[in-house]
Amino acid sequence: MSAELWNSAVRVLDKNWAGDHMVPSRRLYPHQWSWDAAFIAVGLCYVNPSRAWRDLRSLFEAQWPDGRVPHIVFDPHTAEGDYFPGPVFWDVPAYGGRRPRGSTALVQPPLHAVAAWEVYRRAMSHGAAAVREAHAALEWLYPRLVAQQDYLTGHRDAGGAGLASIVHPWESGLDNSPAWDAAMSAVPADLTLLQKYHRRDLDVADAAHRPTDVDYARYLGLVLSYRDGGYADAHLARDHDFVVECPNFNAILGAAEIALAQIAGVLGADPQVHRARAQRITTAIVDRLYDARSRTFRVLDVRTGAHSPARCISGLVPLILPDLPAYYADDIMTEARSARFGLPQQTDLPAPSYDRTAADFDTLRYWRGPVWINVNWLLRRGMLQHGYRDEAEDLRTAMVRLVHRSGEYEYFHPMTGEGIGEPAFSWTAALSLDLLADRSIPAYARAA
Ligand code: 2M8
Repeated sequence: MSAELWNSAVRVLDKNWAGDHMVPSRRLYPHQWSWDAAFIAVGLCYVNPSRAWRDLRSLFEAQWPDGRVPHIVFDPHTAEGDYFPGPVFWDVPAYGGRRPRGSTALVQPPLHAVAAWEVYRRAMSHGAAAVREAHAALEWLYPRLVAQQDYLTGHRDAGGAGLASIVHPWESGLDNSPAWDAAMSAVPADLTLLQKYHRRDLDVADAAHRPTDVDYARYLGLVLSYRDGGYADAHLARDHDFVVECPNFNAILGAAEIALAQIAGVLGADPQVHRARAQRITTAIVDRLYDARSRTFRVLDVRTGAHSPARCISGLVPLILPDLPAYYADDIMTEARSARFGLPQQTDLPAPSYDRTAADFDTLRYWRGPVWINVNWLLRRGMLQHGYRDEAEDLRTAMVRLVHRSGEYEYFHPMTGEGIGEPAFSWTAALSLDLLADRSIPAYARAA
């Protein structure tokens, strides 16, 4: 089973390589996506470390002067009509010597420092030239990764407590998760936008799997209002309609500082500053995103100060923080094992993206129920960090079994395991390689 899955995952990554970057999938996502590149690098490095570095480099070459790393870098060879909203809709001006309309203006979870560290620590098994390549790549990336963190904890600290706010559900990576429903209900839905603009996702994917028109109208409206303000971040909490702090996004922000501490150590820079930042982020996540009544981590609406009522997989991801006190790690594991996320008797599947017991649990609509490999990969990493080795191994085998049985799909039906969304999806393929290869307890488990 391992060799078969390994070979087919490698074939997916070969097919999706576009010369200097990887596309998430050929049909639905024909450009480069930010956090996809990080997940992809984690697995691609086993078979082609040079491509893993090239992919990360292509992404960071599109970094804005203010430090933001765009959530999509547009491929100039892809036609405008092949993805919506494309370059013309975003209308990003030229910056840093790059052509205009080269990217979006949103961000995604900053997993790239974690990915860079993973690719670096695997370089050893590829020989001396790969180690030299990895060292040079870290030197190039390090200041850019730091600038990314500074942007997120500076410009995006709309809540004033040292966490990053996201200004659009697309920034979360968990696009139409029920975690946003409460905050999104206050965002105007101008349905005439859908007469003006054509939703290309519905040409290539089943409407029952994709966000509703009302949600999509809100997505477009949020981009247009951010665009009208020149994509500036001043006064977000006052002027922007959607400003939230997400436990998944901020846990990755904290994990990035731990990875930066490791990278700084290799480069002779100061790791301590990153460890201190990681600690501050963990403390702020606990202070602001932990709901003591339900003993879960929730999304915080910065504008209203309210926690989202939805229990989503994003609330489990703070487990990746090594400094998270055991009390909270235990609570996350209780939630993970519960009927909401746990492996129910009738299935042997990884955790769904949303509470299985919720009335609006949706087995098909993406991020509102289906199983995703990337967030389960994060959850497993967290289990290893905090010593839940048996559960981590069960989750690893559940993921490998699922992808082997159903194929490298974008996501999976949470009851049957059937593959849904895009086939030949890059991060599912890449993370399968990592899950097949890496059974170790990560060396980064505790910041020294
Ligand atoms: C999905 O998001 C894009 C918009 O960015 C879309 O729905 O068109 C999400 O699953 C996101 O996490 C992912 O990065 C992207 C590409 O795989 O697709």
